[in-house]
Amino acid sequence: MGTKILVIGANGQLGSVLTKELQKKYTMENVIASDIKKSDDCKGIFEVIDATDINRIQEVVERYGITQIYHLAAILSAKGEETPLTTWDINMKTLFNVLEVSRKNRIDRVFFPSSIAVFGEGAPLENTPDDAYLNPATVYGISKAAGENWAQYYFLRYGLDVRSIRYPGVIGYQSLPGGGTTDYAVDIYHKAVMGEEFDCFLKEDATLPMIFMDDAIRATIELMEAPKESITVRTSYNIAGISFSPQEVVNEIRKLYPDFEVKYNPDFRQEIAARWPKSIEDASAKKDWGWKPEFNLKEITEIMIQKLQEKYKKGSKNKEILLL
Ligand code: AKB
Repeated sequence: MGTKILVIGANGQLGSVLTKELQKKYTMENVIASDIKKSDDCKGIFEVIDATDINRIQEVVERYGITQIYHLAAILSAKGEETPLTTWDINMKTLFNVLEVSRKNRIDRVFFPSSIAVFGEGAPLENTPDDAYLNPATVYGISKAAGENWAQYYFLRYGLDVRSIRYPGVIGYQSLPGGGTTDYAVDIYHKAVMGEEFDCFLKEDATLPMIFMDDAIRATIELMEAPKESITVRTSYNIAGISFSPQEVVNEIRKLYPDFEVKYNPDFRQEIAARWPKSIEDASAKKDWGWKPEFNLKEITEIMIQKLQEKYKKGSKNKEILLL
């Protein structure tokens, strides 16, 4: 039987781009995109799935003979703090549903995204290693730290091949993030291209680990395609892209837009960012499946600005309409 992939959370920042890449690689008919609402942007097969409903996941898995699941649906760090218990319920319930359906249907491979949000006090802020102490201070981070352990549990107990990456902030022109602490690093490029002042919710020196969308997608597919024997981390792999502060992005943007204005008004998200690593050590990903990032801040800035200029030139000033 060939590979049949189900992407849960296919309308999201990462999911929408990953789905297209998987469709290119595995063909349109072998990738089933799903999310809680239908997307007009999705070209291939789409199923509406509320991932808190295990029967609905089961139905789609059976109908298409799914062999791999990418479970990307979650409430992120900043949004999650508005309703902590609901965030916990949704993030954990959807994961348990995916793990249970995968176990019962003998799914070959499952992808579960974790995050740098699993780290907090007690972990080194610079070059944080895979096995650093996990002491998350957001409900999102707690759900990801627990999720990593559940992923490992299903592997050890049932042999389910669950693989995971701890994503840094993801920066891409293709889609918009929603509800994260690292979202500023996408928004700032939109404001620059639209000729608007940027109001930054982090401090100018709040350095965080980030990764360009193309690197993040490549890492995900490389991990999922790696031979099973080479996977030695069954909780989640650290991956490093680059690290920068808001002021460093501003400086880079000003090389192209010298009049770009920014104001710093740190809010509760600064408290979240202050507990996260500034940079990540990713020796295991490099050793086990050959991980290597390709994009630095200069390249990311040039590509973001060029691609967003092209999109905004096409007409709309409204980035929601433009990108969806
Ligand atoms: C967030 O900011 O919550 C996410 C993440 C780092 O997982 N982008």
